[in-house]
Amino acid sequence: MTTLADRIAPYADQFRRDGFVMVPDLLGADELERYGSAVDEAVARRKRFDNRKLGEKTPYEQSFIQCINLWEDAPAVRPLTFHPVVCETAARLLGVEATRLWHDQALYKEAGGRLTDPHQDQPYWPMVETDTITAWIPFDGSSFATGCMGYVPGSHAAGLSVFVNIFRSEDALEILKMPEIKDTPPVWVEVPRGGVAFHHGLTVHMAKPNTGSRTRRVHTMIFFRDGSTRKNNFPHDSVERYHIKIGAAINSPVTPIAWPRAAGDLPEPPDAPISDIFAKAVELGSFPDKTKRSDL
Ligand SMILES: O=C(O)CCC(=O)C(=O)O
Repeated sequence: MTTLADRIAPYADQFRRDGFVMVPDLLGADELERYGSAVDEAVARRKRFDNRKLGEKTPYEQSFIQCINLWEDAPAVRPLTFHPVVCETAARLLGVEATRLWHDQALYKEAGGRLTDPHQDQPYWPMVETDTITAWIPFDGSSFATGCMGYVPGSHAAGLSVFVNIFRSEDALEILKMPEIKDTPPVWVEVPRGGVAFHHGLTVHMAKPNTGSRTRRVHTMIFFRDGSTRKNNFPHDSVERYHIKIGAAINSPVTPIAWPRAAGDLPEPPDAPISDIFAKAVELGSFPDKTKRSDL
């Protein structure tokens, strides 16, 4: 009998070499339907006070609507974030024995939404170790027209770790001019429905604008190797919530074990309040508001 590990092995070789890979057929049509609706509802609830039109938003917000840690306040999204097949695939691509969730996020690129500026993820994360991976799940697949992702192959292993201020889009294209990658064009990856694209936390990546007439609906999960430690004081809810100290292992209820888990076992959402430093993001619906749980 072919196991998931057998099936993933060739993709793991590709992931190690390129820093990204697309694995087809990880989710069934019924799951995409069910989880797509669950994330739609969760995003609509988080953003119910935001009536701005696309043109009234900041350039960063024109790339996508971002709702982080939906697994906490949307119980119907939780089985997607901890989807056993996707979680196991991510761990096997990374080649580690256990992973934790860093966070999940919906990234909904509205019709007319601008490109996602090129960047690496890891420089935003205060973590020493770099065994990190994102699972990028487009509920309707992704295409050049609707905002598929592009990855600079090998950039995860090029010795590059650049903090791009993606809140200042005029600076963002600079990363593509870095000597380590300037001669390597991005590879654009269209994902068929049911497929999942994975990228390493150090891979330089971006996404095309959405020139279609419908929102590009994507849910992502970011995983890191269990045992990874906090690097510095850069503020991030995944370490601030439970006051993880510099040098300590990042292992609190806000970053639960993602793989391996017993079948059907889902983690309890964290009960600690989000630090006041993220109050603005909570108000915008980017983070869960502990006072407005959907299941209450
Ligand atoms: O979905 C997008 O447009 C960007 C995704 C991204 O940057 C990420 O998942 O790290």
